[in-house]
Amino acid sequence: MGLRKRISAKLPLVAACLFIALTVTASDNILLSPGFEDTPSGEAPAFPPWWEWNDIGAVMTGTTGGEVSGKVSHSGKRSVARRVKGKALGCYAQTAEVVPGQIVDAGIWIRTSKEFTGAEAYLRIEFKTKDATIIQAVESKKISSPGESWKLYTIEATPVPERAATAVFCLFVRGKDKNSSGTAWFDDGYMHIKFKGLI
Ligand SMILES: [Ca+2]
Repeated sequence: MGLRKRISAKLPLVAACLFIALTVTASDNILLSPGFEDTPSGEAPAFPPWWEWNDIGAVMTGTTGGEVSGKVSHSGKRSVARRVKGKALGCYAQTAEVVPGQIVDAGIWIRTSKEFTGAEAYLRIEFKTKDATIIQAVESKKISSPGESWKLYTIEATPVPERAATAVFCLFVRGKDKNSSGTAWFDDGYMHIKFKGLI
């Protein structure tokens, strides 16, 4: 009898802790400046804390580049634009620390220009070891049509693989061949990292 009383007395406390954990994990967006409105210091526009790279090596013969756009946005005043011309790959990215056993949910709003041809834009999560070796990459659906209006592209409930130390949130635009061209805009990204059982 006494044991049952002690257990029942603890249940509300357990329930309260679980509720707090659920509330925190469900709402945390770990991306910094996810809408490209501000830098951490409040200045705008600027890429940091986003980093970018262009793949224009021997295989990739085209060009890619972009900027924070003050003319196009899903919300707020700005988005980030990525242009591609020819066979090339461009990316904006942010990196988060993870541990195996966690679950990753991510998404980003994307739209394309009227001349978006032979190209595709998408979200990609790369899981890497401590020495930056890619273990696994997961990609959202890809947008390849010209003149597409804003639409949310997601990667849902992806388990962090064994040996992973980081998850890289990447916004990709890829030109498939020499005739590819166009611009994609990204805005309002999110990445939630939760532990299993706390979804
Ligand atoms: Ca925005």
